[in-house]
Amino acid sequence: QFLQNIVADADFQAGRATVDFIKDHPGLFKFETRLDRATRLLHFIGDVVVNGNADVPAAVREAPRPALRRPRLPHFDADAVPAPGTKQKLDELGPEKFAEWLRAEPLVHYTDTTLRDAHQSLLATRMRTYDMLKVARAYAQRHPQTFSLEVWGGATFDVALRFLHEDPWARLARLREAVPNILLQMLIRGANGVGYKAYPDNLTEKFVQVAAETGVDVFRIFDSLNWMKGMESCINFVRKTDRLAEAAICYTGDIMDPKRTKYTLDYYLKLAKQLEDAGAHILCIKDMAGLLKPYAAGELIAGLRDTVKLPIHLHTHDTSSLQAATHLKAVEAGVNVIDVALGSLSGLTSQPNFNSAVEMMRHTPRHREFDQASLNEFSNYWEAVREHYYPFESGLKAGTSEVFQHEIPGGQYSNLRPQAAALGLADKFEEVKQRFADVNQMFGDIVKVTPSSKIVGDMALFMVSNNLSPADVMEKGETLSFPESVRELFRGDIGQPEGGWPAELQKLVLRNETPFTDRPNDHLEPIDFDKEWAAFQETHPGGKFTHLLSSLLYPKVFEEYWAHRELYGDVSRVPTPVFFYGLELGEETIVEIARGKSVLVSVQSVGPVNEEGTRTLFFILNGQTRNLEVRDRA
Ligand code: 3PY
Ligand code: ZN
Repeated sequence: QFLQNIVADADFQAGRATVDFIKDHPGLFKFETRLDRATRLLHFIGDVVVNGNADVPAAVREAPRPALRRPRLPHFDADAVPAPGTKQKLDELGPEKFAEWLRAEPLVHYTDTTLRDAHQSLLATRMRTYDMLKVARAYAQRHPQTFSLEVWGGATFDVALRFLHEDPWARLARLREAVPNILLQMLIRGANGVGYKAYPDNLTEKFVQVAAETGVDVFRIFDSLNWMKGMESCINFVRKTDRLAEAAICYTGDIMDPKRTKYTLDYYLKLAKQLEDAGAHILCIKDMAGLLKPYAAGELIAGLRDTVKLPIHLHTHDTSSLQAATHLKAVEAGVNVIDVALGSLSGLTSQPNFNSAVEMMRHTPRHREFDQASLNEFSNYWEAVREHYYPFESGLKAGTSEVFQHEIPGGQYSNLRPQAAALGLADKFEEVKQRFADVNQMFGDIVKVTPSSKIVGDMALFMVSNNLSPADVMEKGETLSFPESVRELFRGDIGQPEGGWPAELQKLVLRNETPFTDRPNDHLEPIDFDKEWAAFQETHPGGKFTHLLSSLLYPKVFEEYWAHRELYGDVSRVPTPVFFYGLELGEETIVEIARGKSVLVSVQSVGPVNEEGTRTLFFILNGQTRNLEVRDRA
């Protein structure tokens, strides 16, 4: 390696190697310790065996692992080409004509959210690419008539990097390859991209362009305050690709309640018209908390069909367990597409049940045929897979009409409880929910969806931790140090709400700081991509442009991901039980470390901790014994 370093040195190559060459070039002693794929994999497995996966709560790590079922894969023919579907339709028609076609479709269409929102809302977004790829091709072959698969965006982007140590772009590319016939859909938070704050416009534009090239066909664009200025530019960025801009209106309140005068039918219809004028191809009603009750859905969808010429897509969460009825009224009123999740990952804070929705429609004029036995096979697969993620279950056991009071989004619910627990407030969750509702009123009854919902949650946790009532906050506001995210909200960092911010509270939070009312993105320097890319390649040899995009969105999270990858390789290929819980002694696992290249691994013994704080592990890798030193961090 030393000689290789000398030969590779630029000065040496240029003939500038003098007597002091070695002394002047300390880098020559930096030996590249990159190990081969299989060894890095053993290091990863060894680390989980010795230390556990840090993402799994300690109490679960220490308890005996329950028996985990092996998921049964739906059968498919790996060589068969899936029948053409909506993807080919979009490629053939282009977005405008496609939207016209969709609007006129007599039969109801389904978006399957299993691979994005369902697990974001039930399992804290932890679903791994490994489990998705096992069935993606089979799904494409068996259910080519599905409108779209929601597979990307929202919280999946940062959770993939942060907790699963996998590359979200690689997930998208691999799913695209497996599913060449069905539209792939993502959720993008307008000017906040897949983050929690405003990003420079040219970064969002580049992100959209590369996402379209990598495989996204439908961009569902929303703003967490329903602020048009937060969505317009993103709609335009999508329109510059040949993919679909689906603009979403977040639904909050209750249009049927005469006492709630802020978010009325008229409010939604006006916004819909503005989004149509801004160039949306599809209009989505995004009911992130599941507040759209059945009769309200009937009125809203009928009103939208009359107001805009766009096809209408409905997204809801079944937190109250009422939302199949909402789907029914929406279908009767002419909705074009409804969002559903495969049975075993549906219901509660997730989407309503796909399999059952198909049965609801059977023998009616708008029924679209799906092979129910096959849908059930996929549902059974996910039921067994779901068991592998048991530490991440939200704990909600039944539908709750409480959601109509607290209005907590489905995707947030499964996170708020552990967040509360981390602050020592596990037994005060009732109070947290109540405060969430109070904070909403204090903030002026705002739309609550990422990131605004996260900030309402931060404030609710702050109040419960400090034993503050809404009246206390107003009285003692001058002496309180509000959470940073609350300051950012009132400063205008994520945009402007309908009707503006409540002035008195804004003053208490901001003190002497002046809020802005224009686009937060206008205050940000554009990214110099040429410069950033050149610098990135220096510091991240072998990095791709998509890695640079990840690092611009989440610098710190990306560096941690990169370091993990350098050490352990591509861990997205490790089977999920091994990834989270390691291997029992003598247990075998097969890992496909690269396409078509699999290894068989087992751990035979784990030695005691030695003076250096490491343990010796004996592995069998493809029949050969290997031993490795693994640090014990306990
Ligand atoms: C997200 O932004 O992640 C959401 O799912 C909002 O509902
Ligand atoms: Zn959702």
